[in-house]
Amino acid sequence: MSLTLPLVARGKVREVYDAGDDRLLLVASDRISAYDHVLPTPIPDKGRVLTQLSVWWFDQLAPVLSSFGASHHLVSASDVPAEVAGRAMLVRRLEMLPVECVARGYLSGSGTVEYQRTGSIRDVPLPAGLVEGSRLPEPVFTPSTKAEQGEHDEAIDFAAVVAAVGSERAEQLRELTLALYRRGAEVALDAGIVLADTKVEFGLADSALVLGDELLTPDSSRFWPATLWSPGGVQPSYDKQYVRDWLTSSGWDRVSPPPELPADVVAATRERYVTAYERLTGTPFR
Ligand code: PZK
Repeated sequence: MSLTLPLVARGKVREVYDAGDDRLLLVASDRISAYDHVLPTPIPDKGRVLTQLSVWWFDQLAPVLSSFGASHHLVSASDVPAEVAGRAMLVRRLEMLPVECVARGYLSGSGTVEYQRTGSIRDVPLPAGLVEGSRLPEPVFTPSTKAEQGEHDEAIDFAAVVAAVGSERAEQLRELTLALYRRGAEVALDAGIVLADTKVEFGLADSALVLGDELLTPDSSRFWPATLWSPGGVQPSYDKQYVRDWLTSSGWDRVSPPPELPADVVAATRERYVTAYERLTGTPFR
């Protein structure tokens, strides 16, 4: 999609454009990534589902933001160019803070590695005996810094957040990130989805804290089907499991360019995104 607006940033599956008047246009594509690669086959409607899910979450979590004197960056999801209708958000341009704010309620991936090495996650000691997929006694704030393109984000401790943004702002980021996660996880569990962790990004507008980026989507969070949750191994991914399983069975080496997905895997994956949207929001996806 070639919008004529100036491109500000490009991620693996999204783009950000300058919409003028201190507004940006966030555009979500139908591209999907797996094992650190963008696949050559799009998932129809993925961009619209994730955008509309973010819009719904911004509204759901506005009271949590308000309770911290904060707000979100969404201006409009309807006043957008026709060629990106449904998969774009007009947002306030912010001074983004240089911290990726992650909350984890379950042990997974790099969290499990850190726990096995240290018995803690970042500055938080944890009980013995936890395994991949375990629910944590309390959610933990695990910030990171944004890496250069193509690199993984780098874990930082709370002191590094303080050094970056000051102690008052750092504590506000930690407590607000955890509050958004707690409320989001509660809502998701009611819809049959374990929200294992999530990443949010904040910025400032007129010195006030504003939530940016996408919110509680399967691209910014780990979604697990609650019925299949069983600590002790890698949990199935709500959205990407068919894709991962097929890629694994295809013999792809995870280094070469990934193969095209078969139509049945595309259809099943699209259905997962739509079902997540419909179960969370309680409204049909259009
Ligand atoms: C902004 N990103 C990361 C997101 C990408 C890259 N409201 C804002 N104000 C200023 N900057 C940003 C935002 C937001 N959101 C966020 N880059 C710029 C990003 C999506 C796709 F390629």
